[in-house]
Formats: sequence, structure tokens, C-alpha cells
Amino acid sequence: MQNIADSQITRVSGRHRVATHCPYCALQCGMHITGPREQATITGNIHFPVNNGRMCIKGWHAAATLQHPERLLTPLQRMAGGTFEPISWEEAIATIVEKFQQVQARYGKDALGVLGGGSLTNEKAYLLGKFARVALGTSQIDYNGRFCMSSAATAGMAAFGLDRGLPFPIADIAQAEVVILIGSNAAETMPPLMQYFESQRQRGGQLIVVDPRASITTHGATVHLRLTPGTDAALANGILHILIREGLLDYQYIQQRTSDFERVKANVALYWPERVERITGIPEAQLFQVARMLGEARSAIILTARGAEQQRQGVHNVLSYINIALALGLVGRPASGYGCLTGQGNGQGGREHGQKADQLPGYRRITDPLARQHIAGVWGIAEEALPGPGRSAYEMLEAVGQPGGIHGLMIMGTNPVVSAPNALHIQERLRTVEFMVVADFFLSETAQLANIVLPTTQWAEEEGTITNVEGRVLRRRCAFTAPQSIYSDSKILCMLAAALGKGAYFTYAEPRQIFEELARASAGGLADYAGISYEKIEEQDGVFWPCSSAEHPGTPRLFQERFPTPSGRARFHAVIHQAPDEEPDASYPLYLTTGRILAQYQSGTQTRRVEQLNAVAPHPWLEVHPTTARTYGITDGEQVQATTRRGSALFRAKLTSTIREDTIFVPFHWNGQQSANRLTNPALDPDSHMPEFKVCAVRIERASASSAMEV
Ligand SMILES: Nc1nc2c(c(=O)[nH]1)N[C@H]1C(S)=C(S)[C@@H](COP(=O)(O)OP(=O)(O)OC[C@H]3O[C@@H](n4cnc5c(=O)[nH]c(N)nc54)[C@H](O)[C@@H]3O)O[C@H]1N2
Ligand SMILES: Nc1nc2c(c(=O)[nH]1)N[C@H]1C(S)=C(S)[C@@H](COP(=O)(O)OP(=O)(O)OC[C@H]3O[C@@H](n4cnc5c(=O)[nH]c(N)nc54)[C@H](O)[C@@H]3O)O[C@H]1N2
Ligand code: SF4
Ligand SMILES: [Mo]
Repeated sequence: MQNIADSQITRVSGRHRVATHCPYCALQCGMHITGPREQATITGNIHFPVNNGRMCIKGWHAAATLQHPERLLTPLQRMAGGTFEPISWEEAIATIVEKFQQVQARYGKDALGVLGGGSLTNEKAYLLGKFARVALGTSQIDYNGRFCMSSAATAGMAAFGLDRGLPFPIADIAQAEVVILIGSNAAETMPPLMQYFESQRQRGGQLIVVDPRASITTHGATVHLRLTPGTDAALANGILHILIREGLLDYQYIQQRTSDFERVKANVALYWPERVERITGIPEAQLFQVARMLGEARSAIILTARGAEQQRQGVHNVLSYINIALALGLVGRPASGYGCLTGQGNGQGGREHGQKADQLPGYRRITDPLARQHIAGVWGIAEEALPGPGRSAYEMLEAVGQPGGIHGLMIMGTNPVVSAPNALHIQERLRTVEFMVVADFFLSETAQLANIVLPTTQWAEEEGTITNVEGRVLRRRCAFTAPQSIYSDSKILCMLAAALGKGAYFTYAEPRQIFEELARASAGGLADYAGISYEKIEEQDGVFWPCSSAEHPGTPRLFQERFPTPSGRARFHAVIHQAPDEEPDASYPLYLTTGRILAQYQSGTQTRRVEQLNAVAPHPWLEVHPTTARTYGITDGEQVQATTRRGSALFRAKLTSTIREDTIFVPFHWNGQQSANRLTNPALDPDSHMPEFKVCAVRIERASASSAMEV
């Protein structure tokens, strides 16, 4: 009989077929990859209950990166002239260890920084956190989730005592009478998710979308609230104001399951409809319409994504929407609740197992003495040896080359030269670092600044687990052996640890052993994986955490009876709307907002290398309203220069009445002169440390002939 763990590896028409998951977004569509690797083909897995066989264009072409000619196959060293020369693994490891030790001897342990990412498997994210703290002894580790869903995570923790993006299975969306989708362009960022909105509509459900732009997501909406960028907290407060006025709240739920409502009630009294219309640009009548739709529904789901979260007041925005969910008694009820649509493949798991500056595995706080003792015990070190909290991602990048800052850097799974806000400044900082190592499978823009680049295996060449948008832990399977000359991230970390004299703490023969240790480390934590095993994931189509023992079935739905707060109640938070850090003025008269398009992924390292995706989206478009374009004499398709207080970039204009007249939009997947992040504002949310990617002030003009030619 076939081993359970291998039941998903079959032969079809003589070809080797492996069930696995997409390397890109948090939906983690189930797919089959059929070999041999030179002719790998991908098909949707119709049996996987999240995507039910559907995928998007990125998933269909995900095999292209495995065979790509630009793939890194040997460690590289940057030479004095800026060129890269291949070196052996022995040389690479020895150089890294020597330089790391030099940096720490000269500037102290915390002069070494580590940056991880939400595309790393749980095993790798866990190991990276342990590597930073045990092998390097630095407190300075953070990851790109800071730029992603950290505002929603902070808000979820504050309100519910726990942060799991969706506290219910995704299929619940189809059952809800009303869904409100806030700052999400799901039809481009998670296309197969739309099947749940489609069936929700077929059942007579209604969809409200809150976005300054009309997108393909808003096409199917019953109501589209085209708000002024950066005004979500005012909008949410205004909706709650009307719900109170119209007596549409669930007072029994408020009384039995929540605390601090009275303060919120007093606060939203100040957000009367006329005032909210002035701030948000949403007509009063629409505010009433939406409040009634939500308040009168028997079931409703409130979902936020990056539009509302990537702001200086991102945490407050989310809290103000959560207030509505609590006031209507939605959280923990059937086909109802609040959720955050997490973005990256392992954006959920990546935020649970210790690659975050203030966190230990199992979603434990690094400042909690009991958590420290537990983790030190699992790792076999003294609690005093465990560093404390470090800087958040943007703050770490800012501190590079500064006195008392970061002088050595190791990057695994992020490309901040493209994805960090105020990118020109970050690039400048990275040029001053004494020594930088980047592990990647391509020479990303960040890798191009590294002293040593380490080639690593890709998604289909290694085993591991990921935790999807629903908090469901899944298995990525190894479909092909990796090129012989490269190693996995985990193996690289173990080799480095050994060379640093810490090999005894890193003795794993395979990822499964790392997972078993992670499960033990997470035991008793909020994100408890103790009862999850590779076999159980196999048997149950994934396991929802928390899952505390082998007998525990996992927890698809959270908060049904109580909240994991000391009182067992969820907490309301009074939120005062604040203007964005930068508002349009005479010099920079428009709002700039940034985001994504269907055919490119993130910093583009992977998808800009896929021919079929580049054919669809070869360069960024700057979306501008025709009336606004006319004011500046800009015609469709011509080069436009966009300038903010941080820098300029060049884009082709796309005239479209889907956007507000006072706002322009550009996607951030490109680099150089097409980099949206040369423009963005790094103002940080004080609680989540999330940058304000979604709002800043910008000026546009027709590009001069000379600057246009440089594109
Ligand atoms: N194709 C593709 N899919 C992806 C990704 C990708 O790079 N490409 N990345 C993945 C990742 S990591 C993430 S985080 C998700 C992100 O997924 P989404 O959050 O859906 O994507 P974004 O395009 O960043 O932003 C969503 C919307 O927010 C709107 N918005 C801008 N300003 C505001 C505002 O002030 N308020 C409100 N309410 N809305 C506003 C924008 O107009 C945009 O349509 O996508 C995932 N999926
Ligand atoms: N203006 C603007 N900027 C944004 C955003 C926005 O909406 N607007 N969104 C932000 C958000 S939500 C996010 S999530 C970030 C994402 O931005 P990044 O963190 O830069 O995202 P990726 O392009 O996924 O970068 C991952 C890098 O690691 C490599 N990689 C992928 N998987 C692995 C792996 O398993 N191991 C190793 N070693 N390397 C790997 C890839 O090749 C790539 O070079 O961008 C943020 N930046
Ligand atoms: S929706 Fe996300 S997980 Fe599914 S195929 Fe597209 S990128 Fe991959
Ligand atoms: Mo993200």
C-alpha cells in the first residue's frame, strides 16, 4: 500500500504527477505539476477545496521559472568593478562567516540584520528566526510582512486577542447575505476567489466594494463606494454612526461578548453623515444605503485588504471596520465575521513562527518571560541568550550604514530595492552596507547590490508547509530534484550555522524534522501547530490552526464561543480619523495610490521573467482620469513623469474614467525609472510600522523628450 504521505504523487500516462500548491499568492491554489521538469505542465487540482481547480495566469505559468536561463546555479561574489564572479560554496560560506564575525566584533551583535519574507515556507521562516537569534545572536530580524498585512494583524490582536487572516473557511463567503470588500482588488489579486462571490450573488447576496478606483472587482458589486484615498476610518465611523442612529445593532451581543462599546459610541457620534460625506466624498444617501444593507442582513462578512491597511493609520482603519463587525454581532456567527485577505503565499504562516522582530514561534511575544523560557527550552539555550525585540523592516533598512545601526545584512525572500517605500533612499542605504548576502534564485535588484549571492531551490524542488489565507496549513511537495549545484534555504542556514560553530542546534536531515520542532515550539502558543503533522495535512486537505494535539481536528472557525483575550470578550476601539501624512497641495496636487495588476507578482523578480506574463503586462500604466489628463495636456499612451517629495518615475498614461479625478494609480512591480516606490511615502503606522504605500501627494506632467527616452 502506498504511504499516505505519497498518495498525492502519482503516474499519469507514464508521467510523474505531483499535487502541490502555487508559488505565489495566499490563496495557495491546489495544482498538479506533471514532469519531466523540462516539459513540466501545470493543471488545477479540482479536488482542492479552495480553488476547486481554478487558477490565474500566474499559476498556469508557474513552471517557467524552474527552467529559466537566468536562474542562478552557483554562488556569486561581487567584484570591485561591480561584476559577479562564480565562487564555490566553501568559499562563499567561509567569506560570509568571516565577514559576519568581523561586523559583529566591530559593531556588536545587533549590527547584523536579517530580512525574511512571506514566500518562505513555515519551516524556512521558523529556521530563519532561530538562525538569527541562535546562530547570529542578533535581535535584528524582520520580514516583508511588515509591508503587507501587519496593520490587520495588529488590529486583529488588539480586538480579538488573535490574528488569523480569515477566522473562517473561505467557502463561508458564498453563504453570506452581504459582503463588504474594502481596499481589495481580488479579481486581479486572487481571481479564483471570485467563484465564492459569484455563488454569493447567485444566492441573492449583495457585494459592497470600497475603493477609490473602479476595478474588475467592482464590476460585480451592488454598490461601489469610491472614497477619497486615506479616509477609511471616517467612512467606517460614519457607517457605525448611522447603524446606531437607526437602531440596527445587536445589543445583546455587544453586552455579552464585547467590551468598551460606550467609548466607541461616544466617538462615532462625531461622524454624522454630512461630515463623513465631506471627508470621504461618499454621498450621504450611499452611506445610508450601505449601513442599512449591512444592518438588515442576517449574515454579513467584512473583509479588508491592502487598500485600507497600507496607511499610516492602517491599524485604526481596520479597527474601525472591526467595530462595525462587533456592533452587528457578526464575529463568530455563521457565514459572518471580519477577515483580512492576507497576500503572500505564506503571508499567514510567515507571521507566526518568529521571523518578526517582536515575536517567537507560535505567535508568541518575545518580551513575554514564559514564552522566552519555553522557546529557549525547545532550542536548548539559556533564556538570557535569547535576544529581545529588534527593528521593524523599514526601520532596519533605514538604519543600514548609520552609527549604531546595521552593517551586515542577510536577505532571504524579499527584494526591498523594488518593494520598499522611498526606494531610492533605501537603495542608497543598501549601497553603504559593509557586507550583504542575498539568497534568491534570480539576481534580483537587491541581489545586485549584495557582496555574495547564494542560489537556492524553488517551490517545486523542496518539501515544506505553507499556511494559506484561511489559516489552513498545507503541504508543498517536491516534484523535481533541484539542480545539483544549489541548496535549499534550510540547508544554507544549517551550513552557515555549522560554520559559525552553532551546528549542534541545526541538525535537520529534512524539512519534516524542522516542522516537527516548529510544532513543538508552537505548542501552547496562539498559533498552535502541536497536533499538525505532514500526514494529517494529507488526510484532511490541510489543517486549520490552532490544533493542539494529535486528536484535535483543527479549528476552521474561530471565536464561536469566546475570544482569546483575558476577559474572553472582544474589544472595541474608539478611532479618530486622521488625514494621511501627505495631502495634495499646490505643488503636489493629486493623490497617488499604488497596488497590483493581474499578470505581475510583487517586486517582479519571478513574473517579469515569465514570457507569457510579460506579454500581457510588459510595463506599468499610470491610471489617470481623462478630465485630469486634459488639464495637463496628457494623451492616452504617452509618457508621463510622476514626481513626489521623494523622487520621480516615468510611466505610460492610461486614460480611464474608472479612477477619481483627484487620484492616480500605478502598480509597483517594476524597477528603475518605472519604480512606483521611488514615489511612495515611508510614513509608518505607529503600531504596526506599516508604510503608507496607499496614499501620498504627487504631481504629473508630460515627460520631456530626454527623460522619456531613458525608459
Ligand atoms: N496579481 C497579483 N496578485 C497578488 C499579488 C501581486 O503582486 N500580483 N500580491 C499578493 C499580495 S502579497 C498581496 S498583499 C495581495 C494584495 O491584494 P489587494 O489588496 O487586492 O491589492 P492592491 O492592488 O495592493 O490594493 C487593493 C486596492 O486598494 C485600493 N485602494 C487604494 N487606496 C485606498 C484607500 O485609501 N482605501 C481603500 N479602501 N482602498 C484603497 C486600490 O485602488 C486597489 O484597487 O495580493 C496578492 N496577490
Ligand atoms: N508601492 C507599493 N509597494 C509595495 C506594496 C504596494 O501595494 N505598493 N505592497 C507591499 C507588499 S503587500 C508586499 S508583500 C511586498 C512584497 O515585496 P517583496 O518582498 O520584494 O516581494 P517578492 O517579489 O515576492 O520578493 C521575494 C524575493 O525573494 C525571492 N524568493 C521567492 N521565494 C523565495 C524563497 O523561497 N527563498 C528565497 N531565498 N527567495 C525567494 C524572489 O525571487 C524575490 O526576489 O511589497 C510591498 N511593496
Ligand atoms: S490566485 Fe494566487 S495561488 Fe492561485 S494561481 Fe493565482 S497566484 Fe497562484
Ligand atoms: Mo503583500
